[in-house]
Amino acid sequence: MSKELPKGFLWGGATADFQYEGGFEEGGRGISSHDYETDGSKDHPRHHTMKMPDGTIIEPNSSFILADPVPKDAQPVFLDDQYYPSHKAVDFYHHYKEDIKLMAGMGFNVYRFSISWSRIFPTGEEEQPNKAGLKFYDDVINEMVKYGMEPLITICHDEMPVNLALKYDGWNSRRVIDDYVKYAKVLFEHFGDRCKYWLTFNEINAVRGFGPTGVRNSQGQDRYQADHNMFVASAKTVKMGHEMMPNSQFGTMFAMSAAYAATCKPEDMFHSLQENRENWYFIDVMGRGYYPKYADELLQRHNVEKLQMEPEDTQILKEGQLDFIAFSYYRSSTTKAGDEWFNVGGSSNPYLKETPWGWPVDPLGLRYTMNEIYDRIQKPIFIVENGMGAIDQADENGYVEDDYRIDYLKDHLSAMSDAINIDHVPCLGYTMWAPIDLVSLSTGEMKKRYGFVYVDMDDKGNGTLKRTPKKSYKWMKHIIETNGAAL
Ligand code: BGP
Repeated sequence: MSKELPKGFLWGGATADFQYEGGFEEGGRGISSHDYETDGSKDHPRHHTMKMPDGTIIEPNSSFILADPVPKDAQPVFLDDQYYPSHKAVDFYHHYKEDIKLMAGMGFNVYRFSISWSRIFPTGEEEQPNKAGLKFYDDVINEMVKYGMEPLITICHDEMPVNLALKYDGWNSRRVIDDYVKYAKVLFEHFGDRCKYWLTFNEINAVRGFGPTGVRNSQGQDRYQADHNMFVASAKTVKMGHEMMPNSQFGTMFAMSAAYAATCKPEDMFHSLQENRENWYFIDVMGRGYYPKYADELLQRHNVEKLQMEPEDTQILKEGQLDFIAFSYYRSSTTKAGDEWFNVGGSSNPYLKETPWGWPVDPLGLRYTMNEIYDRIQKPIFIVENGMGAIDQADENGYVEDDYRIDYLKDHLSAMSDAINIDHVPCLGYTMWAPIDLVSLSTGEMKKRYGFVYVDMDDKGNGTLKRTPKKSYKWMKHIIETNGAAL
């Protein structure tokens, strides 16, 4: 069976502002919730340093999964001797022309990027947007359009102005819904003439506490209340977006990692069904426009007493359903009865190899996931993140022979092509994470690289920032040129 993809398939790459953009103190940008995150390593997890009113400094724990609530009166602080990766990232802010040209050189016809909320509304509460922030994204979009690249915009990629996080506990507060809708409206007014595809949130099902949502407790009641408020914000935005831009198409991005049962023992199978519902819960509400029946059991299991909902929410969710289902896929996971909930990687899979970070490599899992989503929601899908984090060894010219990345991508793209050509899953496109090396979300380091293009920068931000295409750059260019036939 040919691997060639249907005409018009969107090929591209994806990035996120705080991992890529930098320009922290430029163009009137405000402080975002991610700006307080330090770099990290296995011995020293990425974290926010906090200060109590009496001056005591506390380091709560990894911000990636927040085990304990952050004390109510703790304030994040910058320390002189710490490195904060989002402040410079890999400086797309000053390299956007060069980077977009490199992407265009591979034949990309789509580029997914996120807008930094605090670049548009520095505290989230201003009445008027920051003009310099709008201008930066205008320039970026115009540069893409010049090369015939379709923008795919993530309105909110795991962050918010820190002011909203501290003052209102982020998404725990319904008032942040209005702040978000106001922000999205400005984006539609300014960029709607050139941008058709939008994502309301990134990995909404992977709430990680203080970072993305501003919520200080990522468990139980707080977590699910924040999620409900995000569902309403997304639905209101989708409805408004459709009205303002009749051709627009909306998705939200879900982190997908099929949870296989470790054995065919009925208890393990049932556990896997419930574990998968931890993700379906989000896709069902946003893709179908209503809460599924199993939500009662799921919420009870997570000690949620009652979600605060307004009478109009049911109608809002119904009217603001997504047009397509976007997802990230890096790996599958394996689970058995007794494993903790959302413990991706709880059990190991003896049939799969793993990356140095312990992520199982499972291309068929991508085909499985594409089928599962489409079977369930019956709306087009969009793979908006997939890729391989690896330790690249560059030669003295910055060149990397990344055959392992080529193998990973070849296998995943082939599986994607089979889902489209053999299983007939409608798929709008594929944006690889991340075309140019950038800061890793989970570690805050540069060690874990994904790109087709090497960036000369180390874990502490030292380096020339020079961009050099890797071996995979040329390979991917050929795959895109042949629209997948060369896979
Ligand atoms: C997803 C995020 C991205 C990204 C990617 C890879 O969860 O949406 O922002 O970074 O994962 O993760 P990491 O950088 O931790 O390897």
